[in-house]
Amino acid sequence: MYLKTSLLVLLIVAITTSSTVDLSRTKRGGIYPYDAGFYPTFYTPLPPLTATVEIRSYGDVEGAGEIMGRIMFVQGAGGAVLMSGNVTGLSPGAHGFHIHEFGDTSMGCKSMGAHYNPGLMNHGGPADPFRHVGDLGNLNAGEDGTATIQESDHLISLSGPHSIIGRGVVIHEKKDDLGRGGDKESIRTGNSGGRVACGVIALAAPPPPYQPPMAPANNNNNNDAKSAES
Ligand SMILES: [Cu+2]
Ligand SMILES: [Zn+2]
Repeated sequence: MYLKTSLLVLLIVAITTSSTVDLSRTKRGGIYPYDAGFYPTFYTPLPPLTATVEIRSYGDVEGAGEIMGRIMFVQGAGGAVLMSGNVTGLSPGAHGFHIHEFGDTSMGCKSMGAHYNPGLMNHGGPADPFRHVGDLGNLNAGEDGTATIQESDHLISLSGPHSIIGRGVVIHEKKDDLGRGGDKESIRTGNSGGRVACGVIALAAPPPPYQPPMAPANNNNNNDAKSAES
């Protein structure tokens, strides 16, 4: 009898203890008294990452003139980086356009080092599967010397291991042959020549949230007031 009772007590204690252990495990999440595994984590969507670069000439190439510009980089949840902006003062035609490894202008654009190439690849064009991360192809300047940039790239990033933040944008004297020149220099730099302008990529404030276009304001009251005045 005594043994049976003590066994029963032991059993009850065992059950209670195990359920207590179980409960404490499910309370581990802290905020929610539920097992975290069953409930999704709620979070607010992050604003897109935004960066900006102010392009200017540093006199690396003699007679290149004054080149100026600004390019914005925006990266949303999809991962692709959208680039938009313009550069003025270029000679008409194509100019190699790259991200270089350093955001250093202490000795002009030449302090920016080589093409940003964390994967140790050969030089290529932006659409190539194997390329330097920094290979963005060419900017095409019109007769007025202005190049408008409106494109996106899948390999550069504003965070993580391919981040271009703090690195340099370099615009070259000549056209980038995208690694198809057939010589040694082509698979290194694309034969794009001197560095006519450059700038350091810096983080920028996120763009304002999208606002749907507003309906035209109702100015009837104002008109009434005006007509009453006149
Ligand atoms: Cu370059
Ligand atoms: Zn390259």
